[in-house]
Parts: sequence; C-alpha cells; structure tokens
Amino acid sequence: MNQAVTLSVDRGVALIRIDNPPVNALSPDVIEGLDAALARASDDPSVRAIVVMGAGRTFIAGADIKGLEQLAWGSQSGAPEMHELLQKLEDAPKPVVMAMHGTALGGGLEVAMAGHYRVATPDAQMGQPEVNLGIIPGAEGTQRLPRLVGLEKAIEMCVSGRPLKAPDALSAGLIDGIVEGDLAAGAAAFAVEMASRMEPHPKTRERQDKLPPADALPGMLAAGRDLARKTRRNLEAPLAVVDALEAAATLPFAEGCARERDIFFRLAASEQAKALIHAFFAERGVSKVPGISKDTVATPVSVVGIVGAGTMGGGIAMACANAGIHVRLTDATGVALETGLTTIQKNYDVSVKRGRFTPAMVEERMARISAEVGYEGFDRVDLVVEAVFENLALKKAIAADLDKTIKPGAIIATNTSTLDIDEIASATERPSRVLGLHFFSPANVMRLVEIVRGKSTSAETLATALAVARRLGKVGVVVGNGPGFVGNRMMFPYMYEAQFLVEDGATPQQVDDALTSFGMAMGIFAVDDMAGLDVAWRVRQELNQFAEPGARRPLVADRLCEMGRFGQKTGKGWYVYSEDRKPNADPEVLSLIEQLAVAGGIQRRSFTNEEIIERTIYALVNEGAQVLDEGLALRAADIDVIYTNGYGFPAWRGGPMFYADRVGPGKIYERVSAFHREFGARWAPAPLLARLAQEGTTFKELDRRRAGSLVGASS
Ligand code: 3H9
Repeated sequence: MNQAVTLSVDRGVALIRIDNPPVNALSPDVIEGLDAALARASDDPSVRAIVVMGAGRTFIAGADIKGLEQLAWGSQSGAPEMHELLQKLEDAPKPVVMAMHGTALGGGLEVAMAGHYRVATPDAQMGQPEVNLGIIPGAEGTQRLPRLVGLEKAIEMCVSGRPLKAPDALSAGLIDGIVEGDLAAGAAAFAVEMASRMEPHPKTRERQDKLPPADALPGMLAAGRDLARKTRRNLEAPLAVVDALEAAATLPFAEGCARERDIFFRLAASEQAKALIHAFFAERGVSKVPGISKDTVATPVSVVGIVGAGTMGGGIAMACANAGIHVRLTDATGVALETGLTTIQKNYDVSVKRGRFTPAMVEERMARISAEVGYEGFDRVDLVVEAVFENLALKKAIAADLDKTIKPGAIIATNTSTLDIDEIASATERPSRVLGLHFFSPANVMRLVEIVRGKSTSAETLATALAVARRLGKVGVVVGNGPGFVGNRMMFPYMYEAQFLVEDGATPQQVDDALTSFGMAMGIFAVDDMAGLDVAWRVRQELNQFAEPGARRPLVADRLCEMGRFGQKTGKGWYVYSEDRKPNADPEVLSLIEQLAVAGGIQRRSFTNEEIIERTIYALVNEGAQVLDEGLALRAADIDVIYTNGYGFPAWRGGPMFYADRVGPGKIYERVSAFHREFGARWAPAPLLARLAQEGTTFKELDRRRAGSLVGASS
C-alpha cells in the first residue's frame, strides 16, 4: 500500500480509499495500492466485507490519460496492467462493494464492474468515454458491461461515450443501489447486509443472463455499427468498440478479453488517439494563463446584464439562464425585446420537444430572464455582455453609458468578432474591467468563447471571464486583441483561398466535399451561406482597408451579395436551398463564377481534392503560425481548441496546428513556399513556420518549450 490508497477497518468492514488527486486516475501507485489493500483486507479475519471508494470529489475518473498519451506515442509502459487486479477483486473471498460518487469513468467503471456489488450517490455518473480519446475500454469493460446492462445498452454507452446518471444506471442494472446521505456509511451498511447472505457473491464475468440470444445478435450489432457510423462520423473507435462488444456475446470471457486487448492496443497507437488525447489536454490547458494564478480573485457573478436581444444576445441569455445565472436583458425598443423573448421561448420549446428539458425546467429558466427597455436594475449586475451589432461607434456609446450605470467593480464585456477592444475600453473609466467575449452562434449551443484581453484588462477580469465561461459549460480561450482575434483572423485566408479555388476552376460543391471528406463539420461555402454572406461582406469591407495594394480579391462573393443572395436566410447564396434547407448546386452561380473568372483573365483548370485541402487548410495553418508568432494565441494548442470547438475542425485530427505537426511543418512550409512563388504575397510563409521547418521541430514541441515561461500559471 502507499499514500494513494489507504485502508481502515471499522466494525468488520474494510474501507479502501483511493486518494490520487485531482480525479483518482489509475496511476501505477493506485493499482499497486489497491492490490495491496485488497490482499490485507482479504487476509484480515476481522473483516467481513470490503468497500472501495474515492477520496475527494470523485470515484476513479479512469486510467491516467498521461500514461495513455505515452502509449499513443510509442512507449510500451503507458497502459495500466489491470487484469490481475480485476480478477483478484472478483475472486475476493469477501463481498466487495464499490461505492461511487462524482464520476466512475473508463478504467474507473471497469474496476467497479469487477466488484461484486455497486452503489452510488444520487448524482454520480458512470460510463465508458474511451471512444472520445480514440480508444476503446482496455480493462475488460467491453466484456463486463454487456453482462451487467445487456448488449444493446452497452453498445449505446460505449459508442456514444456518454455516462449514465445513477438512477438510469440503477434501472439498467449497472448498480445495485443508490445511497442517500453519507456514502461510506451507506455502502458499509449495504456491505454488511451482503456479507450476511448465504449465497455466493456474483462475479460479473460469470454472468450470462443479460447477453442476447444468438438470433438477436446480428440485428443488435448491425444497429450498433449503424449508430457508430451515423453519430460518430469518421471515428474509428466507436466502430471498433462494437467488435469488442460482439466478442462478449460470442466468445468465452478470457478470449473476449484478449480480443478487447488487441483492439485496444491497435487503436491506442492510432493517429486518432494521438489527436484526441492532444485535444483532451489542449482543452484543459487553456485555463492556464500567465498572470493568473490560484490566488487571482475572480468576481462572483450572479446577475448578468445583456444589451441586445438579437440572435447573439438571446443565445447568451439562454446560456446564462441554463447555468442558473439571472439575466437582465435590454434592447433599444420594446418590439426588439419582445421579438428576442419570443425567439428564446421558441428555442426552449424545441428543447422540450426533443426531450432535453421538461416544461418546468423551461419555466424556471425563463423566470431567470427579466426583460425591460432601459438600464433599470443594471446597478445590480456583476457583468454586462453587450451584444449589439458590429458598429464601433454604437458599442463605444453603450460602453460609456454602462460605465456610468453599473457598479464600480462590475465588468463590461463586448461580444464582438472583429472590433478593437481597447477602442471600446477607452470609452470608459474602467478599462481594466473591460474585455471581449466572442461567443459563437448559436451561443446557447456552441462551446467556444474567445476571451479577448485588451491592453488594460486585469488578471481579475480575465479570471472572472474564464470562471463564467466554465460555469456556462463553455471552453474559454484567452486571445489577444487584433483584427478578427484568432478564429476569424485565420478564417479569412482560408475562406478567400476557397473562393479563389472556385474562380480557378473548382466548384463550391467540390471544395465543400473535399473539406467534409477531410473531416470539417461543414464545407466553407455552406458555412458562409449559413452565417449569411452579408456578414463576411461587411467584414471584407473593413479588412480591405488592410489589404496589400494589388492583392487578389475574391470576385464572386460581393456580386452574390449585390444580387441579394445572402445565403440560407434568402434561400440562395453559393447554393440554392430547397424547403428542407439542403444546399443544391445552382447553375446560375456556376455560370456567374465562370463568367467573372474569364473576364478576370483567369486560366481555369480542374483540381484534385488533395490540392483543395492544401490550398485551404495550409492557408489556415500558415495564418495560425503568424497569429501565434504575434502572440495573439498563447499556444498552438489554444488555436486547436478554438478550431475544434468553434469552427468544426475535426477533433480527431487534433486541430489545425496539431494536424500541421502530423503532416510535418517542413512539408507544409515547402508547399506554402511553392504557393508563394505561384500566387505571390498572400502566401508568404509565416516566419515561425519557416523556423520550425528549419529546426525540424513541431508546434507541440514549441508549446512544450514555451510552457516553461508559463510556470506559476494555473487554472
Ligand atoms: C481509460 O480509462 C482507459 C481504460 O479503459 C483502461 C485501459 C487499460 N487522467 O476536466 P477537468 C485531469 S481512458 C489524467 O478540468 P472537471 C485534467 O487533465 C480514461 N488526468 O475537471 C485536469 O488536470 P489539470 C477514461 C486527468 O471537474 C484535472 O484532472 N476517462 C484525467 O471539469 C481536472 O480535470 C475519461 O476519459 C485522467 N483520466 O471534469 C475521463 N481526468 O488541472 C476524462 C481528468 O492539471 N476526464 N484529469 O488541467 C473527464 O472527463 C473530466 O476530467 C472529469 C472531471 C469529468 C473527470
């Protein structure tokens, strides 16, 4: 035994407690400690029953993902060796009760399933989320889970990676009881009761009663594979986990475990596992910001003011209300407010229809939003999010008004995707309490928030924004203040290049198909149509001021806007939309493109998908390198988080900078340099990309080196 696991005995019950902060991950210490504690409890004649639980906030949240990361990158020692421990737990001569609170995930649930009984607190959650890391359960979970909950349920849990809440786990048969009140005491009482039973204690591996009969098997497996293909597009692990689960129903336990191990080790070494594990740590890394430490005091936020009840303001109001935060919503006119509230109500009605919320939950949320024209009550807000349309003068005027209205310590956040935060802050007497919060639409759904740090924004203000983002269930990434910040700044060269490609001879559909085959959630032309072509049109007009003289400008997009083709909202944009909102190629657009290209003297030709990906994704990467060099993003991994959470970049490719690492910065630099020679200034290689290529290193390595300068920063 060691410090990670302790053993105490009280009135015949051994309590084995795992204490490995922050989440009791299964490090080698924990496995050894569990093994030793189990042996002592089994040998101790005074012990009648054994309870295993976690110390601190949770049961076991899984294998140590740092170890899995090493495994993914080729180290053989990264995967925990659990088979012996699981067998010993299951064969223990005394009843073993797993007592779960917080989360029992991955290896945590696998340990729990090897116990004879499982109990949990009412709010505990348990699941097999391994597929989200590009792997499958590797500690016999695919063999025990279907024996407890049946194959269908096991498929659903393992393919989706979604945990069950305790009441659902109880009805599925995953746990045997829910303990209200003190978990240790309740589990001990349960254990004593089980010990007094005469019958043998159930071993999960020996159970057959929940496994399907042979004739039901093909249908269940086909449905499982279908689910994996439909809901987890492009991911290898969700399909592979069905193969492992199939083994539970068709092979003896030991052979099923061997099958699982083969699949686990194959996937653990895969590109997708490398990328998804990178994405996991990247997301947790964004809260580590220089200048913010555990001692930085975030302002408690219980009431948020929102100025502007349009699409963004309404979405932000819903996000706050969903998180239990009271909202004071205002707009210029009663009509605008009324329209905004109606949209919010409609969106909630859809959630009720889809079963996400009950009508009572919606009522509770709506009651948190108070809407009234004017600033009455704004003296009580802790944070204001101004979400009016992108107009600097208007935003400055509102900031100045708010400055006079809200209490001295309250924060003014402006929801802008492009405007200068310092300029807006200059309209107030509290520039240290001003920052940008760039939400993505729909704001109640999209996880990303760019937290824009102005030159005077204080550490406390940033810490508050990070805490609020987390409370809203979002991932907040701190970025610098420059045109387009990080996400949109990178988006522009990507979007322009896609438009140049269609002028050069590809079609919007071909470009979009290449991008979605690459893994992007949507093609760029479909995105443009969804966002509204007029949005980018306005921004283009702003950015054109910064464009190099003589630089190539897209020929088509402005013309589409002049024709009133603003995308989905007008039924026509790059595509024409049918009733069901499906994009269809429009011959009118194709001939307009050709006509403008020919008039512009462009020699049109055909393109392969590979060329399309190089032209678009490498443009994104090159701009990302530039953004990083300018200090607008703190880390390459932050850019990855922004793109995987806000721009539909596939997490299984890790994000654009991680993808660049896997292709090789050297190769990307070479192609970018070739494009530079062919197309001129817009493809000038970012100096940082050139440096990495020359040094033969990667963005990830650069992040690692720079992490030294982030020492002292913490979430
Ligand atoms: C597995 O089990 C494979 C098995 O089949 C066995 C194979 C043989 N390991 O998210 P948070 C860290 S695969 C290492 O901010 P929350 C995290 O990095 C695993 N570290 O907290 C962060 O560190 P830092 C299956 C981990 O309250 C800190 O804990 N399990 C692990 O919002 C706090 O994390 C999973 O996939 C870990 N397993 O959410 C569960 N988990 O402070 C993954 C967390 O230095 N974890 N950390 O940045 C989660 O989903 C969430 O962390 C959890 C807590 C819900 C547990």
